[in-house]
Amino acid sequence: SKPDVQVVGILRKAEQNAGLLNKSDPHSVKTQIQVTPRLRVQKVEPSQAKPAPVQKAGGLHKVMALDVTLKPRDARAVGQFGQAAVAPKDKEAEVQSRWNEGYFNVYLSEQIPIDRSIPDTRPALCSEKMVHDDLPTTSVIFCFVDEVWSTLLRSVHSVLNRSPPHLLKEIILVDDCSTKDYLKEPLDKYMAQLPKVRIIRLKERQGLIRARLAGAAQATGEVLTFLDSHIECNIGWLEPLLERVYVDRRKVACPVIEVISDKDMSYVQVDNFQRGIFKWPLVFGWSTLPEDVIKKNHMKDSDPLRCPVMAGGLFSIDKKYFYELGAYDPGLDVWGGENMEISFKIWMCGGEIEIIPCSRVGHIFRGQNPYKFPKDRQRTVERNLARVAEVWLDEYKELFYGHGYHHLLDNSVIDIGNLTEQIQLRERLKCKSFKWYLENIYPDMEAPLVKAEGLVFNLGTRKCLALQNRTLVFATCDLSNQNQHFSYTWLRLIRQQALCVVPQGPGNRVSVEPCDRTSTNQRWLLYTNKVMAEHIIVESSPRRVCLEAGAKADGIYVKDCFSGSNLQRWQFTHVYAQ
Ligand code: UD2
Ligand code: MN
Repeated sequence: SKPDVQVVGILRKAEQNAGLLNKSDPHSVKTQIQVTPRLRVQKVEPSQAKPAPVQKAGGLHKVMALDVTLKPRDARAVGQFGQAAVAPKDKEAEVQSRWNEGYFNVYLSEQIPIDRSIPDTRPALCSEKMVHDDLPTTSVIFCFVDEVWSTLLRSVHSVLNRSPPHLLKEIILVDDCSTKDYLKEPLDKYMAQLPKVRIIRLKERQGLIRARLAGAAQATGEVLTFLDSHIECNIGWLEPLLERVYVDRRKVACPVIEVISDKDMSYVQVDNFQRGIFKWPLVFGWSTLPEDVIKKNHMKDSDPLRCPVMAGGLFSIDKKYFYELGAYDPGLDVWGGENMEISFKIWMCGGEIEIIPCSRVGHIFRGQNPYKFPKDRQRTVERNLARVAEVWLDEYKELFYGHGYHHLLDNSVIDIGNLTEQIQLRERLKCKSFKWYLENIYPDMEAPLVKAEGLVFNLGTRKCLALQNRTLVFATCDLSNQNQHFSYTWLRLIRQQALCVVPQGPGNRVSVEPCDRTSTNQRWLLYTNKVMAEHIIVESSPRRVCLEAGAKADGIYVKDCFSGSNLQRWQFTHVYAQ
């Protein structure tokens, strides 16, 4: 017969793609063991329960639809009204050659007026909404490194043109040590005409996170509003954000992020009811709220939407509250992960994150970052996320590590730095657990603590693995016997309490040792009922070794995976995740 597993690399891929266990295995023994093969939690709905509306004393007015660009200076200009722009045929080469200046159509952006008008994409009810007369003022903070001139200017003008002046305290531009000359004197000169705009220059590249901290430290408004430097704020964008902060200072308000096409610079309206969520290993994404949840909660398209996490770039937060929360972890480098950090922190420490459909801001989503990462990009982001996981995820951090095949599993490879202050902050703020967050804020997220658990049934001997006096043996399957209960963890350990199953080289009996999450030789891969030692490879083949039962149930070994024997086939009682 053909070998089951030939090349390690292929397995790794297949395992990532197809998951670790084959549920539809024909040799399934679930009938023998009489327990449910897969515990599926009942369908859980995203949390959208509305807190009671807060009444404030001040007077109210209809949200202002200020927009000096409603009657544009040049109605026939390229890209006017947010329409798609097209480059003439003879300029296509220039479009191409300038693309990498920002990883979007820099040529077209330059043709479009810096104060173009865009369509009012708010839901109909928004223009009728009331906001308080005495809203707090805000400082708008743009951090940038080597931003394209035209998009930076368009960002600034969209704020100036579409914000009530009495609410806009200032605009702070934080230059994160850009290398482009046009961002030096020419930018100073240009902004000198705009009294509300201030520029802060960082002497060294600090990265987005520490740049935001530098901007916040200088801000004089009551609310901080962070924006990316390639955006266009839409009509009436500011008051609905400030209103939420005003009714409750622990609310962090995000506008709907609409799309400015990187190809033709058109302004594209996005679908309603989109929540910010994450998937493992802490990857941000969008998810549309299901129809039945919308119906059940009588939600209107203009209602604030509670979000498990924010995208990161655009939000308003009460300045004092931002500092009470300890701002951002200053140990986060360059870019990435800070949106997870602030999101977990906000929810777990008593705040809320909302998307406000009546506030809309366009953003150019790009295929690549147009600036350098001083260290490797992937490692930088992984390191940031590992800091977040270590501080905020409690026992669930194993799901983060287990989903990523991270270098991070081997602690020596990446130094994630000191976390003492962040951990102390969490204690000081008496924040809730990550379990609470999952159950109350993101109940629709699947987060089983282990991938599989229960009895470990061997299909050849029809017996179960048991641990007796620190020795692995076979026994008649018995669910009530704790010695037969094992779990397969996200870190790929086969564990019974503090002891883990460890291979001892081809042909040898396996043993148990105290679990060590950093030890690579304790890890196992599960794949179509095979249990393979992750780090032992038979050089001559090259093939992996598999957990195999002695023919008379007289021992547990690892042997070449070549054999198709049922002695190499195993099944956990419960499989929660692939
Ligand atoms: C998203 C967020 C972004 C940030 C990031 C994760 C939105 C619309 N954007 O990525 O704000 O949360 O996820 O960290 O939600 N910058 C610096 N210094 C640096 C690197 C970047 O100042 O070292 C600036 C950059 O010029 C830009 C902003 O930070 O204005 C965000 O960077 P991006 O636009 O490349 O990030 P994006 O939109 O892909
Ligand atoms: Mn951006």
